[in-house]
Amino acid sequence: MRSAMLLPVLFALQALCTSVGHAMQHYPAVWGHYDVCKSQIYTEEGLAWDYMACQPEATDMTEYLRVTLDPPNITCGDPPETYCALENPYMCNNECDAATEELAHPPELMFDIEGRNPTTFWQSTSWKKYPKPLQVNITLSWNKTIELTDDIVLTFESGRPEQMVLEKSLDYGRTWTPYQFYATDCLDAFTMEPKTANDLTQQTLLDIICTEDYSRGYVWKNDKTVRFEIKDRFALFAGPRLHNMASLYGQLDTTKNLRDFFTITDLRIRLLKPATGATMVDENNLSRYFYAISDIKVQGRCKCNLHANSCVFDKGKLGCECEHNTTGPDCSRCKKHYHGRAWSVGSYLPIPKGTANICIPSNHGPVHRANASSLGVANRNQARVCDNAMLRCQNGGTCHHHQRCHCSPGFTGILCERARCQGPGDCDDQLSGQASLHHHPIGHQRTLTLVVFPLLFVSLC
Ligand SMILES: [Ca+2]
Repeated sequence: MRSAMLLPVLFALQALCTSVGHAMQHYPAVWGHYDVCKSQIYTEEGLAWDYMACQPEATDMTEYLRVTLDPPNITCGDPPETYCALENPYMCNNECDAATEELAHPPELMFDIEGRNPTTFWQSTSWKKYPKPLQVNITLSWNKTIELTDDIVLTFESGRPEQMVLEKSLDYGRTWTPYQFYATDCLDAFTMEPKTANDLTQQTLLDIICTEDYSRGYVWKNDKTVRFEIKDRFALFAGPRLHNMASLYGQLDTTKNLRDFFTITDLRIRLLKPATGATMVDENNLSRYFYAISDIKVQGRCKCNLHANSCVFDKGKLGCECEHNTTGPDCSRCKKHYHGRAWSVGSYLPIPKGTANICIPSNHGPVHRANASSLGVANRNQARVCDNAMLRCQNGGTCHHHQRCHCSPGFTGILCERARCQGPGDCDDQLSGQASLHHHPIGHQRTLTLVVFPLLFVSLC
């Protein structure tokens, strides 16, 4: 079964059903969206392909994840339990019973379509084993590298946790690093000075901070969200309204750490202490303390190394629809018989079309034809791999006869733009799923990408 995704923004009507492998191409008037991988051009030798860097559109990634809870039996309702309100220990009308659909609060209710009243939410057991900590890990796994394009937003149904850590993995859950710490008191909880995303600068963008912005004020019913601010970080390069995405893309192109910062395969929400609303925990009313999450938003796109503008969900697994003679879930290697030169990630530069860095046939010598020259160079007879202006060798590499970059140790790629394999996620397409629960029926295909603008851009205009 194949179905089209309905996009929540301006271009919903353009999300049409399509068959996999027949991705519609759009030719936007506005530059820099990287939604076209190739176009036909006329040359003296006839029709030829002109290749461009391309990427899938940003979309709601929660439709494609698996969620795992640790401990696995932490969801409420088995046995049934009655909860009291945090604000009022005598208001105990919140009932959880896993065996009754209307009273159950399974994890998938964090990802269903919101807008209903009352809201639907996942809920944990209460803090009945106090003073033993009530801690829950919620792991979201995509089994695919994805790039975040908008803020991660968690909406809590009850009070927001007093201590929490958001973590990311780039290697399918083998190793984890923190994204952000959250606490009512950062010094007390994590020995960190409290900061906000607004304190970050271009130089400190990759710093991991602890914020108190999203942990206080449980009595205010409107303060329900906990956010990881992707857009504020983008804005450090792209300007407050993200009007200068070229600047951001330029930075992403040349700074691997920055690109990796927004790239994940998994997220982990570590709930460390529930809202108590007071300094002291009321031990006589422990059914007031629990976690409940009604919604999680994760916007992003499949990482395809700028070699695909579409990504499909097939048999429960995301994969790029690779162009430019590349293959693999992330288009991270050349197709068989296309090893004429080493694989390379595409480049956002030069603006607006970027550089496709296509794989070329193995038995071809130097590149002669326009359709094989993907380096953003106009001269068809001589592929100019590098020069001292636009196609600069990066990371200390030096250009030799405009034909190749001699890279510094530790770097590789046509323009030395890539660090050599630094971790399992970089060089390894072997995927290891570890999720135990899927909220989405698997076994069907859907097309993720067909729309003109990246969602990030649209949502801000
Ligand atoms: Ca919900």
